[in-house]
Amino acid sequence: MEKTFSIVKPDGVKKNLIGEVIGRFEKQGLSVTAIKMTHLTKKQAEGFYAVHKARPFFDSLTTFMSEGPIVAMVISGDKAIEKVRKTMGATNFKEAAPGTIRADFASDIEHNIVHGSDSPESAAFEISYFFSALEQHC
Ligand code: 3AN
Repeated sequence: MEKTFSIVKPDGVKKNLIGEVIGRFEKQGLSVTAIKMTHLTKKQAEGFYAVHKARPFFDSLTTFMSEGPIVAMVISGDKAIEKVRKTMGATNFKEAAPGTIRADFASDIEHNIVHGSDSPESAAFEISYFFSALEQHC
C-alpha cells in the first residue's frame, strides 16, 4: 500500500471536475483516504510549491493556485504514485497521452486541472502540508 497526494486545482473545481478526477483514480483501484476543500492564501501556495521557488513560473503558479478553492486528497493503494501520475498525464497537456485527465481537460501548461506527487519524498511532504494523522483514514 502506497500513499500519494493530489489536488483538484482551482480550474478543475471551476469546471466541475472534482467527481471526474476522483472517479478516474477510483477506476484505477485507488481509494480516497483523506479529503478537504480549502482556499490557499498566496503564502500557503508558495510554501507548497517551495521546490519551484527559482522557476520563472513560480509567481504565476502560486497566484493561480490561490485564486479559488481546491480539493486536496490523500490517494492510497498499490503503486498509487505511479497510477495517479499516469492518470493525470504529462505536465504539458499537449504531450499528455490521450484519455488522461490533462489531455481531456487542461487548457494550458499552468491550468492543468490536477496535481499529483512525483515521488515518495514529495508525497510525504505534501500530505503533511495539508493533513494531520487524525485526518487520514487508512
Ligand atoms: P507536475 O504537476 O506535472 O508534477 P511540476 O511539478 O513540474 O509538474 O510543475 C508544477 C506545476 O507548475 C504544474 N502542474 C503546472 O501547473 C506549473 N508549470 C510547470 N511547468 C510550467 C511552465 N513551463 N510554465 C507554466 N507553468 C508551469
